[in-house]
Amino acid sequence: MSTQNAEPGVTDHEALPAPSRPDWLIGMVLRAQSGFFWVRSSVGVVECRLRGKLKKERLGTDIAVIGDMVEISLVGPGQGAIEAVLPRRTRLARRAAGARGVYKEDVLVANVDQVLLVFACDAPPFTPRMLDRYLVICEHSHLEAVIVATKVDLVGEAQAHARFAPYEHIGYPVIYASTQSGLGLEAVRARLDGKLSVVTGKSGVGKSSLLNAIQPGLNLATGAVSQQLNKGRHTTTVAELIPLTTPGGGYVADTPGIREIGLWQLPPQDLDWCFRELRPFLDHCYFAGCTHVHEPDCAVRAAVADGIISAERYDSYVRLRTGEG
Ligand SMILES: Nc1nc2c(ncn2[C@@H]2O[C@H](COP(=O)(O)OP(=O)(O)OP(=O)(O)O)[C@@H](O)[C@H]2O)c(=O)[nH]1
Ligand SMILES: [Mg+2]
Ligand SMILES: [Zn+2]
Repeated sequence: MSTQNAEPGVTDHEALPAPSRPDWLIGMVLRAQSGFFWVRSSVGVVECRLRGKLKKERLGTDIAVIGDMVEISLVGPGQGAIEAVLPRRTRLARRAAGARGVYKEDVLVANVDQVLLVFACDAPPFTPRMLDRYLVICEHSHLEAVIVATKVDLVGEAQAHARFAPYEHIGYPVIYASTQSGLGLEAVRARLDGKLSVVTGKSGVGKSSLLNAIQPGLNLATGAVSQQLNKGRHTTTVAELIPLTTPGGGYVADTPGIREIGLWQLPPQDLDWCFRELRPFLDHCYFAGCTHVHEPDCAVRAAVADGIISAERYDSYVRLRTGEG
C-alpha cells in the first residue's frame, strides 16, 4: 500500500488545531476499509477504529471518510481509535438511496481542494456532455474544477485546443497533457502541489498513467491490467488518498468516475447557476421562472443565438433540464 512508507507528519500546507486532549493526536484519514481507518499523524500512519460513541452520535456510513481530519488516541503500537472528526471544509458527496425512499448524502472524500476532470482528446472519444455533467457536480459542491485534456499526442495541439477552448473561455483552467510527449506534466504537478485533489474521469482516459508520470515509483496499474482489476467492481467509492512527493506535499484520490453522483432532483435554479456562463443572463428573461428551453424573450437563448453562450454547452444544459441525460 502506498501509504505504508509515508513520512510522519500530516498535511504540510495546513495549520493544525491543537487536539482537545493533550494525549490525543490530530491526523488525516488516508484510507478507509471495512471499519478500519489508516490515519496519518505526527507518529506515522496509525490503524484506527471508530469509538463507539461516534457511531451512536452520527449514524451512517460516512462518519469518517478519506480526507477527514480526526482526533485519535493511541491504544497500542501503530494502533488507535478515532475520538472525534473535525468539521469538513468541503466535501465530494453523492446522493444515495436511503430508507423509505429518502435520499441521503453519502460523502466520498472530505476537505477536497479541487477536482481534476481528466478527459482524453481521443481514445476514448471526447464526450462534452459528460464533461458538462462533471462540471455541474463541481459547481454544485462548490469545488474548484481543473480540466486535464490527455493524450494530446493523438490529435495534435491545434485540435486539442479547438476542442477545449470553449471551457477556457468560460474560465475553467485546462491543462493539455500527454504522457507520451511529456506535455503538461509539470503543469499538472504544480497544480497538485500542496492540495487535496480528486482525479476523476472515465476508464481509459489516462488518469493512472498521468499520476505515474508525475510521481515515479507510484506504479498504479494502467491499461489492460487496470481494466482487469476494475472488473466486477460495482462501486466508485474512493478508498485511498495517495500522498504526493511534490515540494508542498499534497494528496490525490485516483477514482474511476464520479458519474454516479446523482444530478437528478437538482432544483432548476441550482442547475441554472451550475452553468456558470448562464449566470449573467438569468435575471433578464421575460418570464419569471423561465426554463430557457422554449419561452419567448429568453435572455439565455438570445445569448446562444448571438454565439455568446456555446451551443454545445447549451445543449448539455437542455438535456439536464429536461431530463434527457
Ligand atoms: N497515446 C497516449 N496513450 C496514453 C496516454 N496516457 C495514457 N495512455 C494509454 O491509455 C490507456 C489507459 O490509461 P490508464 O492510465 O490506465 O487510464 P485510467 O484513466 O487510469 O483508466 P481506469 O483505471 O480504467 O479508470 C493505457 O493503455 C495508456 O498507455 C497518452 O498521453 N497518450
Ligand atoms: Mg486507473
Ligand atoms: Zn430564459
